[in-house]
Amino acid sequence: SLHEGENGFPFVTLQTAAGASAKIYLYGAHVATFKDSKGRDHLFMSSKAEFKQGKALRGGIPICWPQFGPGKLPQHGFARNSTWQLNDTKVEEGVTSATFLLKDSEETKKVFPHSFELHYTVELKGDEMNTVFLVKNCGSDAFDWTGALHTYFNVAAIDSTSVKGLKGFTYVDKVQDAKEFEEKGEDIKFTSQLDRVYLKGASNDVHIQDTEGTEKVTFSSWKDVVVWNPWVEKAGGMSDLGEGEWKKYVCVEAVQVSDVVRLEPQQSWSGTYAFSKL
Ligand code: TA6
Repeated sequence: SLHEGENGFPFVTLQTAAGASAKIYLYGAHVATFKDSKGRDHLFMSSKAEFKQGKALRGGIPICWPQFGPGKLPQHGFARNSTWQLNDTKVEEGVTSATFLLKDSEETKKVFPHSFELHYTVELKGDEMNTVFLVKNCGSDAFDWTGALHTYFNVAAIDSTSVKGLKGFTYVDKVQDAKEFEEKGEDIKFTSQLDRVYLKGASNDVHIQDTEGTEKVTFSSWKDVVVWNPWVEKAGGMSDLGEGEWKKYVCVEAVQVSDVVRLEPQQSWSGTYAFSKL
């Protein structure tokens, strides 16, 4: 169902008969919460998230598109700062979903001169959230994009959290001049700012383990995995992050950045990205 937000930002809520629920703002088609049937919220939202046009909401699942990271466009592109349309909601046997649509506009054409449609489906299946992200080139010229679902997962405490499943993958370390290293460990642990692009890391499951359990994250079509926590210094400079809240989340992101996705006219790309507690 569609609600008028307390901060003027309309949002959709999804519920399942088993008691799972989700809240998705039309702004950025931004998933803000996913509560499973045991009432656990898998996603972190900053207590100081700013609800202002043009500013990305801090937490949940920001959609970074058509650019991941800094570059020609503003950081992480415009999809997360655009208002999407609610296209469809469905309640089928065991699956409750909503589909959101973003099409090109005069605004987007100023920075990205192409015709496109983004179709983003958020599904609740039991105690799993699944996302299907589809990009369609609706124009007559090819275009390239990079992007990510930049998910903030709730953790009990970042310094007792480990991310597992990326051993053996090469990562670009954004905190060490983008130098490349091979992940030697079974566990990625956090003792300072960590910001790494695991190249082709999305080829298998990733587990986020903390003192309260394990979140399993699965991918299809998405290529890379970004793992990020700002730690205390960088968090100090983030005005939209509450005091000490850097300890309460880790980003494990579905990413296409190791190479661009080129879409020919009328061609589509779609990827899925799902998570649930083990
Ligand atoms: O996901 C990692 C990252 O690219 C970091 O480098 C950091 O900039 C983070 O995204 C947050 O970016 P944002 O523009 O949302 O503040």
